[in-house]
Amino acid sequence: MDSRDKVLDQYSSKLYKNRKEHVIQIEDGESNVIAADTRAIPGIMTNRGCCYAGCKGVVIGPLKDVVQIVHGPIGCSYYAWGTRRNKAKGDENTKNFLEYCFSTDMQETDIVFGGEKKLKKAIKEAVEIFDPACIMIASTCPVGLIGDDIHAVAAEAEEMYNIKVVAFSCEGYKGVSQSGGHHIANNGLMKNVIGTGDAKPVKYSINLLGEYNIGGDGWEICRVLKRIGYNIVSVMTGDGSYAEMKNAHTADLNLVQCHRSINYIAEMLKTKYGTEWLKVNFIGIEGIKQSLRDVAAFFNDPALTAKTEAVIADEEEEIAIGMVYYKSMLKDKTAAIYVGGSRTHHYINLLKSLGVEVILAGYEFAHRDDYEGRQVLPLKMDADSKNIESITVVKDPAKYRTFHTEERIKELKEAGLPIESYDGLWADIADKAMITDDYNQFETEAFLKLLKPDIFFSGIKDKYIVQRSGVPSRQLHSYDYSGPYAGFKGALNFARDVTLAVNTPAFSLVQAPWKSEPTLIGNLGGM
Ligand code: CFM
Ligand code: HCA
Repeated sequence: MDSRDKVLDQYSSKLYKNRKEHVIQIEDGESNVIAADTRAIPGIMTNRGCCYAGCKGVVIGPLKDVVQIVHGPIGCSYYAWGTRRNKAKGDENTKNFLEYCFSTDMQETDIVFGGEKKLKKAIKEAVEIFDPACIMIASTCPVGLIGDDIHAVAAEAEEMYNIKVVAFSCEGYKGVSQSGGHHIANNGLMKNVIGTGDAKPVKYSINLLGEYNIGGDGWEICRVLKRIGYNIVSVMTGDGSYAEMKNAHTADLNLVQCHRSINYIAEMLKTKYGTEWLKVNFIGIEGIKQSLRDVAAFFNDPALTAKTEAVIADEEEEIAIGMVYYKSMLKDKTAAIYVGGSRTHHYINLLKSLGVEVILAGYEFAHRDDYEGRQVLPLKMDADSKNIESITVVKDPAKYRTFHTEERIKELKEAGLPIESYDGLWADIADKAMITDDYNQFETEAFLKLLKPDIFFSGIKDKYIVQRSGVPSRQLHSYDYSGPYAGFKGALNFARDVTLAVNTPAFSLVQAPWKSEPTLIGNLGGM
């Protein structure tokens, strides 16, 4: 029996039928189809979050100059404020409200008699105390259930206080995961914020989309981009602001780091303003180099191309000795990696370049295109045909590199075709790796026992369970308060943290107390 069957055979037939579509072992050369973005079965300890987490917690959460009022119970408010690592700096022109958790703190009486009055009062209070240029309101589950009209309240407040007030109906129960919330946030920002500024366009300007500045990643990426000579119009949304985002429509190009959470804005900007977008990956040396070269190829200016190569050479040299050392310490190690959407495939490349093979992987809420990648290939390259067919490619690394080459960008430009690019898990993962979609506690523990990776990357929900079982863990959502991990310098930080984790014997020396004595019976006996 292979390890997949050993784990899934423990389920009832109903569960087995569902989960077998979400758990596959990669076969090179096969189509490797996996079911994704479907409802989790009640009772399964899924790692997923909710729609509200995706909208308020993830996409709008990092906007520093916005007072974000959560209309709902204090627990939901605190969760989406306190757990994600939103790093931001205010300056003399930009207010930073991220240290405050704004909530209507809904109580039973508000549920029974309606909460709109309380929301209006909260907005008034926020305006009087903080004088923000923009307020955003996010609903939690009860708001949808009792029917408070947050959009009407927002419209009224906008008029009354002459500021921007945007409401997001992102009740937690909507959709199947955080993913629905990303979409709602993207639509709201596009409709109400992007395009409302009046800044003049500048040369070589870009927006960095889907970069949330966890551990300072966004700052490190922007440092390198600015060194080359690009002007960053906005970052969506890490250390981002309402003030910058209003002018995002003026940029020449959109770079998309996390495609899963923000592809909607990239596509809407393309449709509405004709802005091209490129999928980038600033995690891992090869990804960064390819991404920087793609951007230079887009602008097609010899001076910029030369500067790109000079910056790459310089940045690479700075980390070279350290990378060789860490690589020697990580040789032949194996890893498991489970993150929400994009990070799983982003980090596989970095691990590969350090000699670490990923044998177990998956996502919480990815869609099929995050697994499979997608190449948008024009069927005919002749000038009269503008037909584009999107095709899903099976795992075939030779055909599969979805970042563009310089020639490819030129071809697409000449044919007047969009320059979109995609990448996904199948392109990077090793043959025979075990993949689980919408991963859950039971399967994670069972596969860990069977496959015994040297290190486990995921989030806070599983970290301590895994460490208690003797396997070192690093969080890839929060970076365990380390970072940045993006960019050249970030790759070195990551290599150091992984080396320390893998080569620290502490976790294998830990013996859980219940392994040597029956703790429950002991405690009851003493009562
Ligand atoms: Fe994109 Fe993210 Fe991710 Fe994501 Fe998230 Fe996150 Fe994540 Mo946590 S936006 S999909 S909804 S890269 S919060 S910064 S770490 S699950 S893999
Ligand atoms: C979320 C946010 C989260 C959770 C991280 C974790 C984040 O999904 O609501 O489980 O460790 O990155 O903060 O993904």
